[in-house]
Amino acid sequence: MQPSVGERRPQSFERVLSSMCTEPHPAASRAAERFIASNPGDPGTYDAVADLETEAVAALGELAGLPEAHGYVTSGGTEANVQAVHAARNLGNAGNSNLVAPESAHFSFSKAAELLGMELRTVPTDGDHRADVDAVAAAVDDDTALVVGVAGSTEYGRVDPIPELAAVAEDAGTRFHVDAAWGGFYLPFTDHEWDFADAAVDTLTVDPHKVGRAVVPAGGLLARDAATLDALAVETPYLETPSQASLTGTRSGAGVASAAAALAELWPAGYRAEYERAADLAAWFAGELSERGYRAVDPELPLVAVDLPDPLFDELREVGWRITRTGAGEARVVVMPHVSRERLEVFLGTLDRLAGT
Ligand code: 0PR
Repeated sequence: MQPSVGERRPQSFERVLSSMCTEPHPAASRAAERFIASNPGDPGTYDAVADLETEAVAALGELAGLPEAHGYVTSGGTEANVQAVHAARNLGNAGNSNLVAPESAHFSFSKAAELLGMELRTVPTDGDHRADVDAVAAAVDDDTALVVGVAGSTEYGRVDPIPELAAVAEDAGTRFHVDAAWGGFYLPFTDHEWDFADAAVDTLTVDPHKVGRAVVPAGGLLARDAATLDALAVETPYLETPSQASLTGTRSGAGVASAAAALAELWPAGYRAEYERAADLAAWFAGELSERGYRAVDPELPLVAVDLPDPLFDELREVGWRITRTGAGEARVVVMPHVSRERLEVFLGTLDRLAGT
């Protein structure tokens, strides 16, 4: 028989290596607990959490380089991506029947296309897993509502050529969305020369519940202008506020409050320190794997994809390591805040033992 619910404990993060969830910041956990019963979907009633959402969006905008951004705290990257596509369909080109994304885009865009009755055109990435700008340009036509770029891809942690993709969208007169759900909290500290303000980015996904160290669920949708949110809004006759732009109705007050708390605590110095730690650790780890003869994809952001010969991947899972594979079969190690050098050393020890080296 299972122990009672009260006796059960969550998965420990000790061997979780492929997840984009992590241990929240203690201030985020405390804020989540305080606001667990508040509904940001009804800001007229729950005004304290609504104020925190305004602060969280302002902080996310600052982090993304557009302090006056509009937006809201979503249930996660999926809702943010779905709503970016939704807004583009409502606002964009005449036909508005397709969106163009690199094959590295997250599967949430498939959900969006399916829900919205649109065609998702995925185009191949280049040899280094980034969007191929010419292929994207070739796939865009008069009916394209949206071009998507990924800044921190789920499988390889790659950042697409954002200014070039923005130029393709601009030339075609379509909207441009950047999915920085995972990478957004690293980008300000890298040497990428663009940000939300100077590249012609209409909407951006950036998730506090990933690298931002808020609790689950707390995603982020940012938009350059208020018209984007207006295009999503429906009237809410029996609430004290006139309209609602979110996809969900009742939303997580815990997510919103924890996002505001984590950002207040960590932006910018804490996130910078975490970026530097994770980037160094990913480079070290990729080097260790290469020295052992495994082909590791050079990390751009702190995510290492590595080819492990059969049956090593399955054996690592059997002894408890929580790893997942890319479509091409490489094991993914996402260097999230809970992934320390000590834990990766234990992982390498297990790998060596299983490989008999
Ligand atoms: N955009 C990107 C670039 C993502 O990587 C993800 C999630 C999303 C959007 C969607 O975000 P939500 O899951 O918040 O809706 N990427 C992870 C993945 O699919 C999600 C994940 C997180 C999976 C934790 C497992 C896990 O334990 O790999």
